[in-house]
Amino acid sequence: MKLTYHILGLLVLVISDASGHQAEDGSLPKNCQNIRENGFTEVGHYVVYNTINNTEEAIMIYCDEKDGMLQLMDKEDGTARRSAAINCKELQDQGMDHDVPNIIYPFPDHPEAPLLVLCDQTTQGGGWTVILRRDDSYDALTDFNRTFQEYAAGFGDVNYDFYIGNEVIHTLTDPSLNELWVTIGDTYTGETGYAHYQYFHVAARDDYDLPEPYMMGIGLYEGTIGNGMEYHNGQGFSTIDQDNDVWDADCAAEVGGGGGWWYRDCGPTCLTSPYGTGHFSWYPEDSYYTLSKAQMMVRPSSTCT
Ligand SMILES: *[C@@H]1O[C@H](CO)[C@@H](O)[C@H](O)[C@H]1NC(C)=O
Ligand SMILES: *[C@@H]1O[C@H](CO)[C@@H](O)[C@H](O)[C@H]1NC(C)=O
Ligand SMILES: [Ca+2]
Repeated sequence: MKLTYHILGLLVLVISDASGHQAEDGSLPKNCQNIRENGFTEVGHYVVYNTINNTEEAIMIYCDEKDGMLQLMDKEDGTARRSAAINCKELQDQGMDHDVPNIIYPFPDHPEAPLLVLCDQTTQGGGWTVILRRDDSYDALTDFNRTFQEYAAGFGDVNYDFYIGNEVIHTLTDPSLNELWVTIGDTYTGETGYAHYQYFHVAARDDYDLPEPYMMGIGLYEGTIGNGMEYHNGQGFSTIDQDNDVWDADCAAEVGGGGGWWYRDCGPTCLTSPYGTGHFSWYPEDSYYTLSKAQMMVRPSSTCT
């Protein structure tokens, strides 16, 4: 798929350099017009360079197709501008309603710090920021056997399987009431379904009022796969190197195959365990285990009930 190829090219570009979008004379693109002149005509995100205080600063912009030519979505004069969106809902409100990896600025203490995220702008009206994705059909699978610090920071690739990180999940779910949407796919039955929680919150790592880091609160379930998170409600986050579960031994190491989770004793559901094991499970009624796919995503609640 052409679009996918373009996004992959972009990700390489972000971490390496801009040679892929450079003009033949070596000049760096400054706006969507330059991007188009350089032969890139796909709608999507591009890195451009603006001269700020005599240095070229790389920033990412979104080029859309309007009147037969690419131009900036958010400004008519072709000047690149940062989107100030703190989540995928705000991106959607700004008209950036594509599911492709997007840049958000979710950290209130570091408003200039960008984060590349995956959005779902279609399910139930869209506006969802994806916080976890697993899919065993990818060629290169991400290892989810990780330390507490890695689960805090996030890991993986937004184009494949990834965990966005507990710091971001806390930041996304803290300021307002947020909802959670979970989808799973079962390896053997091929069955898929969803769980929708109108309330989902992950507390801070160090909250003096709470005994455990990243304590998770969840409620108001409806869906087709059962309430697999209920047992984990009110639990802190545990990993192979930080045991906050109530079991004598260590759930992440002994039961979860190295995946970090809001284990209790240890619990029926874990969406970070290795593929191909019965621990990668959504398990409300002994029904869904050995999953092949899972996704979790959050958005600010639109309803006050
Ligand atoms: C520009 O660079 C100078 C010297 O490095 C620095 O003192 C100044 O604060 C910079 N201005 C901005 C707006 O970044
Ligand atoms: C997880 O990784 C650690 C080392 O990083 C290793 O010792 C351990 O065996 C792994 N656990 C599983 C279940 O694979
Ligand atoms: Ca324990």
